Amino acid sequence: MKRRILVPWAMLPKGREVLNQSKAEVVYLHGPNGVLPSLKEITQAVRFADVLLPRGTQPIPKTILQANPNLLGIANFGVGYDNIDVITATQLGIPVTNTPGVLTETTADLAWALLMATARKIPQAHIYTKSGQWKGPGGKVFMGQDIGPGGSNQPKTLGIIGFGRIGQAVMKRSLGFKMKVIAYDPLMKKAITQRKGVAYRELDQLLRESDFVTLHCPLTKDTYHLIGKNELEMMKPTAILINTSRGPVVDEKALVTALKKGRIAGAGLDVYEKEPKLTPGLSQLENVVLLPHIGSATQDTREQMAIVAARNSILMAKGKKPPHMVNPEVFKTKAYQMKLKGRMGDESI
Ligand code: 8YV
Repeated sequence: MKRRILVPWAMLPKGREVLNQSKAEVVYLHGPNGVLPSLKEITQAVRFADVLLPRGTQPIPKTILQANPNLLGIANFGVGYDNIDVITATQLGIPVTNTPGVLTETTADLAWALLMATARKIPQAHIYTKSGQWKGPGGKVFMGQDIGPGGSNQPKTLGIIGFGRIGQAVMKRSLGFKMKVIAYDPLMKKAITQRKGVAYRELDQLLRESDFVTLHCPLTKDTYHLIGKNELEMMKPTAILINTSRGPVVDEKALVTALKKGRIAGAGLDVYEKEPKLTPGLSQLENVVLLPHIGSATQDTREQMAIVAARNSILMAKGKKPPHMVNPEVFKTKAYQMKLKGRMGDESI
């Protein structure tokens, strides 16, 4: 029997090409215009799949995994994998992969675009100009925050929370702005301390010192609401918060209150606590720039992500170890080994 790869979204053609080159049967499940199937539909379809290839932020909860514990893998299209119940997957002997590396530079670019747009109020000024409200001198002035040293030659401080691949790529881009860079990441403390051009700070201190705070940590139980009421109160009233990581890292309700009260100067967000819903009050604020989760959204990068996810899915369908493992310990589990044993001799992929 052919191995079956279930793709519950409108995968990019480059990824489809890779899948088509394998001997696996590929099943696409999606509505018109890229509408995602419901959990119920995925749960039904997954029973007949060997590997699942979900879109990065598509929830893959326990119920889907339990519907088919015989899955040989889940190849997530995205570097983040908080959408998948990885603990249950590991218990059931289901390998999980992601797409790190290929989206690092693109996401760092977007974090900077958002930082600059928020600091200089670019979307607000764009709407003002485009809608014909600009009547020449004497009109509204979109007074922003300096990113570089500004007229008074005061270098600004960039605080990076999460110093993985994307956090480091963000740091490199700050060079031209002559910024002081500080970073917080308990897992990278040694690496940050040893690196030139960046200084380690504990979270409280980083929040107090930074003119810009940018989030690049994964969503885990330790980073959930890492930035809440108390943390926002530690920030400078002139500071700007940028989030291109995951929405729930920030307590969105507390952020709306802080922005309303002018506790911080602004926020640039690409991710939200309950995407695509926004916390009431957020979109009415003047001092926010809001994007619809487009950190990795360039043609080139999304194509590469699709290719990586497709390759990962084919390797797992073959019972092989792909390079981008989220739970490498799974291969040692009895659940996985038993599963593979039962399928040995099947050379149809
Ligand atoms: C999404 C992302 O996966 O890679 C990630 O972690 O957040 C994004 O690249 C992408 O939007 C697909 O849904």
